[in-house]
Amino acid sequence: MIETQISRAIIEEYRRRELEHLENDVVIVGAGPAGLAAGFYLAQAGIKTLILEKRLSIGGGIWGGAAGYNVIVVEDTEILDELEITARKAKGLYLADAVEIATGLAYQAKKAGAEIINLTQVEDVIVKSEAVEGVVVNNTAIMMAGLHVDPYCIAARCVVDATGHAAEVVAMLRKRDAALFPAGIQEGFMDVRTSEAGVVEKTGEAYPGLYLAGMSVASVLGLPRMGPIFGGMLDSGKKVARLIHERLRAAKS
Ligand code: 48F
Repeated sequence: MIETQISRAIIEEYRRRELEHLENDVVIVGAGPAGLAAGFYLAQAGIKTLILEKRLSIGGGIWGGAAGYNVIVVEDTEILDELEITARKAKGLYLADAVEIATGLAYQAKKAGAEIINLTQVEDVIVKSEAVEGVVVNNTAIMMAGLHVDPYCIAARCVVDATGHAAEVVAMLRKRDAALFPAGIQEGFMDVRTSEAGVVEKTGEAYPGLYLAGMSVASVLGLPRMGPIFGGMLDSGKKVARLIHERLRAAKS
């Protein structure tokens, strides 16, 4: 009957995607601006990439712009141009629509070949020989309900913590050994210029196999808050993709 035919189609397709991505070159935790930009550039370079998002919707902090005004401000349009997202110049800055950025980033990342799985929360990391080798995941609804249900695991040669202010993946390592990240997870007072530049400059590997991108960089390294400006998030995502690409290419040769 058509009803079960539809159900079968959904279940089989979802399982196919999940099984295809049990082993990956890169797992990106968080589908905010940094994670989606990283996913786009990694996939574009032919790297097998899975983005895991705990919420139902992708986009992280993009949707609400500032205080719910869904306008996104960036300083230049290089990445928006590459993503084919429209921007309007206004007094030395560029303005874009939050809905267009969130959907455009996700669309381009998917089109480039990245897989995005939502409603899936990374609850732990797999560490072997002192290097991150994968993530431990569960269904978000199960996590929210606090049910006693075991997770499953996904392997990756590199993991990116793109979970935003909370730097959730780093927090998972820190829970085991606080000395790994002695400064804690805390941003300083707001200072847009210092933070934007700092986040991009410091984007990189924080622990063997674990990279930081986006606001997690600021939280883990104690940089200032940056408020509602998003160019640094996109640049950080692009940079982490380049660093991982170089690493994987070097490992091949
Ligand atoms: O918070 P988020 O947008 O992080 P980002 O890409 O960008 C930060 C800006 O939005 C803004 C800012 C700069 O202007 O200050 O806040 O660094 O996106 C993080 C995403 O990660 C998801 C979360 O739901 C969000 O969509 N996430 C967080 N923890 C987990 C997770 C987890 N444990 N598993 C899966 N997804």
